[in-house]
Amino acid sequence: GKVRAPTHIVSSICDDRGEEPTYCGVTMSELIENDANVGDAISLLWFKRRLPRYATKFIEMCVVLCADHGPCVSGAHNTIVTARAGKDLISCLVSGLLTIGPRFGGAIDDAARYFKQACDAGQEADDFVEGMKRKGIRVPGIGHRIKSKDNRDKRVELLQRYARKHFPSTRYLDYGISVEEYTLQKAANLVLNVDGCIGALFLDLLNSVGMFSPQEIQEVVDIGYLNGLFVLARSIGFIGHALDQKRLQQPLFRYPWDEVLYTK
Ligand code: Q5B
Repeated sequence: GKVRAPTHIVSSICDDRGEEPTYCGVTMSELIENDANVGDAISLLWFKRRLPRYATKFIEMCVVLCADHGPCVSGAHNTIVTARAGKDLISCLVSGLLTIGPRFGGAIDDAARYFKQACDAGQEADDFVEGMKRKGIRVPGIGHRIKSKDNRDKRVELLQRYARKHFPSTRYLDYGISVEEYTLQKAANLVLNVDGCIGALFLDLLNSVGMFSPQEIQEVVDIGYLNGLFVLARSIGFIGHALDQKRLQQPLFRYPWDEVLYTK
C-alpha cells in the first residue's frame, strides 16, 4: 500500500490547497456569501465550529469593547513609548502586547478556570474568595484601577445585558456576580472586571450552544483560548496608538526626574 512520509507539521483549521482556502471546511466564497464577520472567523479558526449567530455576535462585541481603553493602560503606554522611540509598527504593537498578563487584560482564562472550578463544585462565593486569600491568590477577573461600585464599567454592563437577553443560561456570570457582591464588601474597586465578565460569559456560551462536550469545554479552559480575545481586540487599539503617535510626530519619550522616586 501507499506509505505516507512523516510530515513536518499537523494542522487542522485552514486548508489552502484547493481552488479556494477553507476555514475548517467552509470556503471563503461561502463565508462572504453569508456575510461572515470576525466572530465567524474566530468561531471556525479557534473553536472549529460554526457557532450560532448570537455567539459570534457576542465574540464581536468582546472584540469591539476591548479594542481600546485609552493611553494610560500598561500596553498602550508601552506602545506609545516605543512609537516615540521611532520604532516600526510591529515593534510598537509587540511591546504593548507583552504587557498583557495576569494583572492587565490577561486574566480571562484564569477567571474562567477559577469560576468554573468553584461554581461546578457548588462553592459559595465567600468560601471561594476566602480560600483564594488563604492561598495568596488574587481572584482573577475581580478588581480594577479606575472602575468601582460607584463608577461601573460600561463594557461589563453591555456584555451582561446582551447575555441576559440572548444566552439560554448565565449560570457562570451569576456566579461571578455573587463573587463581586462579596468582594465589594471588602473594597469598592473589587468589581467584576471586563476580564472576569468575559471569562464567566464565555463559560456560559460554551455550555449553552450545545456544541461542546464537558471535556471539550474543559480543554478550552485548560489550553487557555480566552486571553486571545483580549490580545486580538487590544491589538486594534495598540496599532491605533502607534499610528497616532507617528501622526502627531511625538518626540522621544523621557520621564522628567520629578516623576521618579530615586531611593538608595
Ligand atoms: N485586591 C486589577 O489592583 C488590579 C484583588 C484583591 C482579591 C483581587 C487587581 C488585580 C486580578 C487581575 C485582573 C484584569 C491589578 C483587570 C484589565 C483591562 C483594562 C485595564 C484598565 C483595560 C487592580 C489593593 C488591595 C490589596 C489587594 C486587594 C486587589 N485585587 N484581592 N482579589 N482580584 N485583579 N486583572 O487597584 O489587603 O491592601 O493587601 O490584580 O482581573 O486589565 O482599564 O486599567 O481595558 O485596559 O492596583 O480594563 O485588582 O489594587 O494592587 O493596590 O490592591 O486590594 O490584595 O489588599 P489595584 P492593589 P491589601 S481589567
